[in-house]
Amino acid sequence: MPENSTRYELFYWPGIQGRGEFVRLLLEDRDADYVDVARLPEAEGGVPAIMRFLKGTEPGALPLAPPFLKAGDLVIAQTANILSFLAPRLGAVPASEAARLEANQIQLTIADFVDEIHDTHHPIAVGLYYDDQKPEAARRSQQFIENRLPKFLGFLERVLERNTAAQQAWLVGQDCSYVDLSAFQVMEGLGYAFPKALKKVGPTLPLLGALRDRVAQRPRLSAYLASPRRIPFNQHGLFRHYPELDSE
Ligand SMILES: N[C@@H](CCC(=O)N[C@@H](CS)C(=O)NCC(=O)O)C(=O)O
Repeated sequence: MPENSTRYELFYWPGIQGRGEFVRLLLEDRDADYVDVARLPEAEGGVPAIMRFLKGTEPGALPLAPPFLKAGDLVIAQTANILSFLAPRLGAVPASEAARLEANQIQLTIADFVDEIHDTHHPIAVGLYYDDQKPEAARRSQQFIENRLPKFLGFLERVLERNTAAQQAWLVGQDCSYVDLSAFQVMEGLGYAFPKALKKVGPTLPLLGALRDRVAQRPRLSAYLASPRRIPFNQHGLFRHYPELDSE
């Protein structure tokens, strides 16, 4: 049963979509009651609220980094972990154990992919500027475009091919689940960061392309995407567009 009565508190850096966006998409798609705490004025939240949890001065499990979610007394970190907690409550994953495990497996694979996408512009260190690691970023991006991008997106396409029992292919089960929202976000982000590379591989991903379009047209999501709550992609987030790193 969806549990829409809980007010969820999402903690994520303001100003970027980042990994927090995977959680936002689910909360928005399911019309959950949530507050984006760090985007509030400091009197009500803001970045200091994130820092209190990272310093351990708030009760609950200690997070290493955002995103994390507060739900009642629970403090839950790690994007895939947050999603696997929320999804059954919001009716965004089939009920069977097998389906939930498969959804989490795909989500963790997306998390691996997201790390590799991040590392295209920060291959040496997160603490250094892009300008301090440009030659390495170019080498990393070339390898990413040739090998890793087709491998991860091809994996998602193959999962969809194997799940065509439904009229429209979804990644898990017969309806849109949270992993479909995450696949949408990855496709959108790659379209921003690596438009040439994505255009080249696009024809090999017909089911994934169709899934991205269907997710974008979901009524609540399309309203969210057009709203100021959706932060535009920018050069501070996970998906960054450096033309010199993109190629066909
Ligand atoms: N595996 C974690 C990664 C969390 C993460 O890297 N968060 C970033 C923002 S997207 C951060 O704030 N990192 C700070 C740090 O690693 O020191 C997840 O998927 O949630």
